[in-house]
Amino acid sequence: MAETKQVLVPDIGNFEDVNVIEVLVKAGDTVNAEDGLITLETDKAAMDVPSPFAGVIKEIKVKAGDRVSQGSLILLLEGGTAPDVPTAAISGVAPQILKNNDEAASPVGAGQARDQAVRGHGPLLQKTLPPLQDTVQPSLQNMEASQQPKAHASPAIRRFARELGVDLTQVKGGSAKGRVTKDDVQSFVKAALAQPRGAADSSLQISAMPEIDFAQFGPVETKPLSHIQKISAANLHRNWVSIPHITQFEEADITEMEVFRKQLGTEYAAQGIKITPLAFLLRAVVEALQQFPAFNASLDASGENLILKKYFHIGVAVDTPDGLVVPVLRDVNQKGIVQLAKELADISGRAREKKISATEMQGGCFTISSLGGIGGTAFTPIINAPEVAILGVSRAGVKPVHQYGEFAPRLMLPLSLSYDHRVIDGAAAARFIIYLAKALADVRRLAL
Ligand code: CAO
Repeated sequence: MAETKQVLVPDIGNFEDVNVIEVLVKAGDTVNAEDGLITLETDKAAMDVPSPFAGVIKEIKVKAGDRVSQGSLILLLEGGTAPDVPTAAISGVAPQILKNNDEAASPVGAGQARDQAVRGHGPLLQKTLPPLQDTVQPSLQNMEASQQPKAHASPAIRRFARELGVDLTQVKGGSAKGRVTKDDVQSFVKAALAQPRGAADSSLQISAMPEIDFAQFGPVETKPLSHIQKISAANLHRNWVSIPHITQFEEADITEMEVFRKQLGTEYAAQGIKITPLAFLLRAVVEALQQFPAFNASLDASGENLILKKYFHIGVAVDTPDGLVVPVLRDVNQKGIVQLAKELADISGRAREKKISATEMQGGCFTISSLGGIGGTAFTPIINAPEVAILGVSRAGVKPVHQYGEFAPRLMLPLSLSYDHRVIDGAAAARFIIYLAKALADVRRLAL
């Protein structure tokens, strides 16, 4: 009769409390040796934990969002020996194959016990737990080294590749088995961007960045980029080199808007609601998007059709300690300024506390990047593809404006609209930004 064995998180380097981002199987599934069971993500990489042998999943002990370490219990797997896996792949992790009871421990709890086992207290643990089931801890290293019929990648990696527009069939898995990892995808993108193209190819000819040992010039310190920075770096680079950007500037006279904003601010301060110019900008942008539908659109994959969106979800760039994130406010056209101010405070606060879900960062039609709280006169934001335009907002300042035959002090808000010139003409962009400035100058319009 087939035995039920516990499958544990294998050696994952020095990482502790690693995030389970996906459970790839469910109870009752039949799996082959090497099939991915769960996907783990550290701030350095995402990796699948493979099944150590073929069998039937009896019970899953982790869920997405759990944190696990080496030795944490993943699931119970019923099966025989592992015909497809060299014995070494399992026996190579002998310290983690424990005769063990089926404890209904939390992944971290079970993991802590097994962490001790793999750090040299194995015999102690084996003695204290009755031998009802075998525990098998698959080895990522061994799994990478053994034979694999065809290259494959986890759903998380496929999603990551899709986000970057990478065709996975073109990516060579770094391991002998051809398993494509996040690093492989990132290297592929870097290589593709750095590679000089043939004369017939109209793409950019980018020479490779020289490798320089800066220590030869003075003391240095190496600080790894955060996970968010790495992801946004790849996206920003892709968007910067693949979209023909133009940035159109304008200043909006927000003198009256500011009076109204301060009045609202006083009224709502007691309820703890802070109303910044951004809430007005969200409303004004939606009005402009309704007026100019090409700005509320995306090119389809063929690049031959424009998908015009009938919904108005606006992304807001939020500066967090770990890098830039863009949570999305939904159905902005259906919300008033006070409601938007509340949602903005909530979503930007949660973004800074890393409490934003992936879903809350999807579905944006247009992005606003406001540096108004910090300063500066203008900047050229990079379009958040597949969107076709982004609005940069700088700090408002009082300026002398010539009106009715004399100069008057007016509060002017600098706006920078970057747009995809494949989709939007310069004239349309100028019309859009002027419309936007007028909407901001006349708060009665926004109140409608
Ligand atoms: N002009 C003058 N003052 C402004 C202003 C502007 N354009 N925008 C905001 N302010 C004021 C606010 O009214 C507030 O003043 P008080 O503290 O006196 O009330 C202060 O500046 C701080 O505002 P804030 O930045 O906290 O709030 P916000 O709603 O303007 O912005 C958020 C929220 C999340 C967008 C912002 O905090 C942020 O993270 N911005 C950075 C975005 C970024 O990094 N973009 C660059 C990406 S590269 O394309």
